[in-house]
Amino acid sequence: MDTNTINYAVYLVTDNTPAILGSRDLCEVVEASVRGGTTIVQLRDKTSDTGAMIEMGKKLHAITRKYKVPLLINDRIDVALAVGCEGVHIGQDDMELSAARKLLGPDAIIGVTVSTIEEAMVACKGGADYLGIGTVYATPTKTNTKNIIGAAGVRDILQAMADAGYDHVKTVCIGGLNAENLQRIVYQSEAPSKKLDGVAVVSALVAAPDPEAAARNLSQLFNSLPPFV
Ligand code: TZP
Ligand code: MG
Repeated sequence: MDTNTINYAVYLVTDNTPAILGSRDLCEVVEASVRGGTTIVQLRDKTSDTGAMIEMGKKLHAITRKYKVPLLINDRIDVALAVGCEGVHIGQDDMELSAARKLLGPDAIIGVTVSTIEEAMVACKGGADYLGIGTVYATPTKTNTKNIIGAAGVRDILQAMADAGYDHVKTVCIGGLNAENLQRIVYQSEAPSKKLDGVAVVSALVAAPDPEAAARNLSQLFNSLPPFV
């Protein structure tokens, strides 16, 4: 998979907790969402043991490969290696970016969560392929978030990236986004000289009654942002 042509527009982060997934099958939810237009998937699982996570990763990878979208693993470089998927997403408390790159190689997609300009600069300098910027809004999906930065915080980071010459580093924002607020948040988040490449969501897809329709809707909304008024 050519990592230069990755489409970040609708970025699904999985969640297997009953509060969000309910009693549904995660593979079915992911496949429906990819069918609807999800362009990239991250397996995020804070509860399963390593073996179960690898098993789920392999199942999801079979699905994402069929639709030619990348699969990334949250936190766990070892799981990504075992699954043989396209990359990882790491937070500020996970393995260092340089170590992850050494283990996964130059072709892997590596994304980093950032909530400040300083973190963004370090990640860009370290060779991150994309940044997950947030948390935009407080969300019941992740209650241990350090920083709620709002659209203004996202915009400051995008502007700093452009000013520092990191236009080539892709960006998504995350935290509390859904079909109702997506266009407004994206619109308020984008800096004059750097746009977002996508939006990352958990509950707006995983908890949706119809994940395929929800993905289609998010894709349509992201790809048809109205002109600023
Ligand atoms: N990182 C920052 S917020 C968040 C993660 C994984 C959860 C976002 O969940 P939702 O349901 O899209 O608000
Ligand atoms: Mg993490």
